[in-house]
Amino acid sequence: MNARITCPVLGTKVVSAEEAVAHIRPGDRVGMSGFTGAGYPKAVPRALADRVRAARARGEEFRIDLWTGASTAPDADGVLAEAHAIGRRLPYNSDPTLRREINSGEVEYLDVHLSHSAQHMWFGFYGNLDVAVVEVTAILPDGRLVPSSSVGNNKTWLDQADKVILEVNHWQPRELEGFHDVYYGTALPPYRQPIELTDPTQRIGDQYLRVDPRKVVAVVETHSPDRNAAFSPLDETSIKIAEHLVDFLQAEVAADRMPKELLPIQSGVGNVANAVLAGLSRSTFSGLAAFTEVLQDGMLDLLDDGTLDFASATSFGLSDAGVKRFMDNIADYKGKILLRTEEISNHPELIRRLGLICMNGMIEADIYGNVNSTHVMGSSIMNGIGGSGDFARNAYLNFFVSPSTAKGGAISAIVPMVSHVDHTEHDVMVIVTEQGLADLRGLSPRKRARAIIENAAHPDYRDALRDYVERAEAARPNALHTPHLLDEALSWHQRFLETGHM
Ligand code: 0RQ
Repeated sequence: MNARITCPVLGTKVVSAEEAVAHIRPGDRVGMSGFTGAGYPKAVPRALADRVRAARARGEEFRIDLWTGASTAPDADGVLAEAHAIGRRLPYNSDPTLRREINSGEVEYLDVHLSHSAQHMWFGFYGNLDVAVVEVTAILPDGRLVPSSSVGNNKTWLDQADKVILEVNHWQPRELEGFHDVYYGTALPPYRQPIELTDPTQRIGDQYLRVDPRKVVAVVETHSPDRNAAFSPLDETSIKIAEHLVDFLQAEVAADRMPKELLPIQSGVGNVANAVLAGLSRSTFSGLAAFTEVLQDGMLDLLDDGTLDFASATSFGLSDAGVKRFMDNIADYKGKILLRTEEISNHPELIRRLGLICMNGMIEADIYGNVNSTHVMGSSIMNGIGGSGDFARNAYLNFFVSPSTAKGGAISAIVPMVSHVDHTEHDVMVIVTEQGLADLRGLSPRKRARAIIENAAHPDYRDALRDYVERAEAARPNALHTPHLLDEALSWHQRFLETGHM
C-alpha cells in the first residue's frame, strides 16, 4: 500500500487531477487550502483551469467562487486567474495575475479579515460550500489527515463542503506529523465557550484534520514544492526601520511596560516585516515567543539563534533556502513550532489575552494615524488586509512599518489623508519608517500630526505636510480637533495620477 495513503477506504479513491476536477461544476463555491504560498493544492487548480478553457472554447461559461486561507501561488490562483476561471474570491491574495483581474473588474474580491473568513462561512454569510480541495501530507489508516505546510481554513472547508478532493503531496516532509494543533472546540453563538489558550506554546486541539470519508470524491497524488518566494536582501532602509523598532522595544522594557522577554510577537508579510525580524535577531533579546500567522525565514533565524523559543503560526512562508534549512533540521524544530487554524492564530480573544506585539507593513499612513494597508491611489488593490486588522485592533502594542517613500521618492508614504482606510487612528499606535518612529499613544490628533511629520515623514515632504496642517488649522478655527482642507486632502494622490509625482 502507498506509504502516504494507508486508509483502505480513501486509498480506493485515488484518481488523476483531470478526473478529480469533473466533480467541480460551473458556479460552484470551492474552498481551497493554501496560505502565503504554502500548502495549496498543486494539481487540481491547473487541471481545473484546463477544463475551464475547454468549456469556454465550446462557448460555455465556467467560473467558480474561490475561497482560500490566504494567498496561494502562480500554480493555484495564477493559473485559475489566467484561465478567467474565478468569479469571486476571498480572503487574501498576492498573485499578480489575479490582482490584475480584480483591478480590471473581472473578479469580485471580498477583502475580509482572516479571522472572519471561517466564522462567516459557519454563519452562512457566503452560502453553501460545494467543494473543498485540500492538500495534506498523508492519510492515516483511520482516515485522519496529516496537514501540510499550512492549516489556514482547512478545517472549516473540510467540515462545510458537500464534496472533498484531497491532494496528498509527497514533497511535503512526512515528519510534519506532530507540527499541528487543530482546534475543534469552535461552537456558534450563543453557545460559544472561552478558548482555553493562555500561552503561545499550548496545545488545545488535535494533530490531525478530520474528514467524513463519504464526502471524499477523489484523492490526487502530487510531488510539487510550495511557492517558496525569495525575500529581498536587507537594504539600508529596512535595516534602519528595524533598528528604530528594536530601540523602542528596549525602551519599553526599561520603562517597565513589558517583560524583558517581551510579549509574544506577531510579524506580517513582506520584505520589511522580514527585515524587522532580522533586526530582532541582531538585538540582545532572548527567550521570545511568537504568536503569529506566517513563519518566514526571519522567524527561523530567530529560532536558530535562540532569540525565539517558540513560534505558533498557521502557515510557513519560507524561501527555498528556508525550506531546505527547515527540512534538514526538522527534528530539532519539532516542539518549537505549532501550526494552528487561522481562526485561532488570528483570534481577537487570544490576541488580546496574550497581549501581542504586532508589526505589519503598510502602503501609507496619514498625518493623524489612519493606515492604508491595501490600496494604491485609493482604488487599486495590492494584496488585501489579511490578518493585519485582526492583530492591530487587538494588540497590546502595534507597529505599522514602511519606507517613508515609494517609487524612487515619487510617492510619500505619509500623506495628508489616506486614500483608503484599513486601520483607523483609533487602532494605530506606532508608525515606523527609516526616518524614525512616531509613538502616537496618548496623543490627540493635532499632536499626532506633529509626531508623524517630524519623525516618520521623508524630509523632502515635511515642509509640504507642515504647510498643510498649518493652513488647515487656520482655515476653520472652530474645527480644530482633526483639521483638514477637504479640497486638498487627497490632492497629493491626484497629483501623482496626473504627473507621476506627489
Ligand atoms: O511595489 O513591488 O511594484 O515595487 O508596494 O512594498 O515596500 O516592498 O513592502 O513587501 O513589506 O509590502 C503593505 C503591501 C507592504 C504588505 C504591504 C508598493 C511598493 C512595492 C510592496 P513593487 P514594499 P512590503 C499578516 C499581515 C497587508 C496585509 C498584512 C501587505 C509594493 O505588508 O500586503 O499586513 N500588507 N498582513 O512600491 C504606491 C505607496 C506604496 C506603494 C508601497 N504608498 N503607494 N505603492 N508601495 N508603498 C499576514 C497576512 O495577512 C497573510
